Amino acid sequence: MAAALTENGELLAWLRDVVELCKPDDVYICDGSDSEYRRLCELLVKNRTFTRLNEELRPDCFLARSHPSDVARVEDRTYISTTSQDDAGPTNNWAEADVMKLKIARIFLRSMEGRTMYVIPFSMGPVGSPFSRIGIQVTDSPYVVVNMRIMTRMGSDVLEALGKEGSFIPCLHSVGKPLSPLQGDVPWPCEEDPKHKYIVHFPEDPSIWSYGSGYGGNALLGKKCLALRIASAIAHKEGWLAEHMLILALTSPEGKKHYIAGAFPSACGKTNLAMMKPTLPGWKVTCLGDDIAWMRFGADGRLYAMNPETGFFGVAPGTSYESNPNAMDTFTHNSIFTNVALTDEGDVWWEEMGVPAPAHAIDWQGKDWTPEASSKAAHPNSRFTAPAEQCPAIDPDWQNPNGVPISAILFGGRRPSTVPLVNEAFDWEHGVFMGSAAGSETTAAALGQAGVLRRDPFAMLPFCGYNMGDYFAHWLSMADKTKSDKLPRIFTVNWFRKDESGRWLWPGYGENSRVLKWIFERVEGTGEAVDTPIGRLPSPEAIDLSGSDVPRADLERILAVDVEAWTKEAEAIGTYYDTFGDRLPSALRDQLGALRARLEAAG
Ligand code: SAT
Ligand code: MN
Repeated sequence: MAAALTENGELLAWLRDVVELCKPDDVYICDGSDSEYRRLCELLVKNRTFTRLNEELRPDCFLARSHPSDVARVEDRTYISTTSQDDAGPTNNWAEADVMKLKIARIFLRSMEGRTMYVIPFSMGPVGSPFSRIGIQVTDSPYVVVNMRIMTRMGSDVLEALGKEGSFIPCLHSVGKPLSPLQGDVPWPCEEDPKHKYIVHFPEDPSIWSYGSGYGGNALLGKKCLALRIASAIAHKEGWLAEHMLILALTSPEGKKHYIAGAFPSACGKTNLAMMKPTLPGWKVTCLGDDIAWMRFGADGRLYAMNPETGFFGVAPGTSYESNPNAMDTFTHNSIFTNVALTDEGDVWWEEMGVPAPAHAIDWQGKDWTPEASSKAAHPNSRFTAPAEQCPAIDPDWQNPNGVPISAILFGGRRPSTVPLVNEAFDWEHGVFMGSAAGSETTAAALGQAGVLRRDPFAMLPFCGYNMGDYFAHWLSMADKTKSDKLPRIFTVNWFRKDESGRWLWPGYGENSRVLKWIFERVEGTGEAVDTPIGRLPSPEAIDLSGSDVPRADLERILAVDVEAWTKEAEAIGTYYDTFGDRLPSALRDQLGALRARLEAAG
């Protein structure tokens, strides 16, 4: 079957096994060509998965509506499956690897009957780079194929790079809806019962088995499954980092450039920050990635970051010409929209798009919608899939296989109180402490209640493929790999402070350039900072407010350290740390002790 396209023995054997297990009607090996993409889009239109958008308003764009049970990542159905539970750690769902292998194989039995099985050879990172990883995703979803074409480098080049002997990460995916011969298909086939979805990772193989969902990170297996969960476990062994981080370049009015990486949980504004249009005159942001960074030390001792993806899978609601003009100009063509609303003109719409609500639309569930409706037109986790190369702010080095040298790392999240606008770590170890203690209110990006504060260390809680305690130790060990002055500076940022009445205290978006400017100055050694019990903060004068209408009192408030609130925060961090038992590095306990002592001295 695939002999003409690959002579990789391991791949052929695996494909034979998968066909035997899943019993598809047909097998198709993707070549990654433009014509193949167009053909599959047409097929998706015919299957009613896709609606073609108005060719004049949004050329080569499509809308998909998912099944209402299949709208986000399913964290409680996501497993790290290892021999010993200790290797998955307390933050992951665990199942014993051998037991899970038997179970999942039974679940996949005959799962593709009546469907075509697509084989997607893909590379995370530039094809052929020693830092890239090849995956082969097998899927029965053509929707997944066309999304993978935007999000990854995929097709014949990858098979060529794999060659006869190369190794790959097998990624098996089924929507879990086999078709009997006389059964008609539905627009969004999936396993409708969330309890029967399985997103399973075997880091010891490594391999990935995903069953029952066609949505986002559950189904586009190059992304969270390979490039974060599996890659983080590989990186742990090999001495590098696979992180849930955006990568941006910040250029000053004088033309000096620094690269910054930033970890924020899903739906906390990574895409907006990564391609921001600064409101501060003369400053420029260019984008290298909005979700994932693979980082390793270069020969010069600096930490280099590379984005393994080629597209953006961004949250649609809230994206507007005000919040993210560059995203708006990225998905003008060649893009896929999932679970947004369809206007009568055949264009897309969502809440806070910055254009008036249409008098009538079809909502994400395919129902008539008017502005009077009590429900939202777009699902809060509705998404656009758009090629990175179409972003007007894309950085010329975004495909550089060696990556770019990182000057600063940011940790952020949605924290309505306590955590200041920006705070610089005293040193690397203190910065790792800050990352380990990061928290955020939950969002619609994962199934479950939104708006609840949870610890989300390094924004990796749902994505770390091994014991989180070992992950903290791995981060600490980076300091041994280079000289301290070569390490990136570490900062926490928080754009999400509110006052008692729920009013935002900071405008965010392009105005965040004021904070980036201070960070840039700190890296350059010119920015003013004040030592506080929690870290180094700018005095209000150190943040450039020129041309802004942010009230000075608001700025003072979000740069103040509330010792009482921080004492409670330290307590909460201590309780969280207890969950890691003896896998928690002692250096982090010491950091917490030092924070407590500084707070006590200040209070
Ligand atoms: O669905 S994804 O996991 O790709 C998006 C996200 O949650 O970050
Ligand atoms: Mn993400």
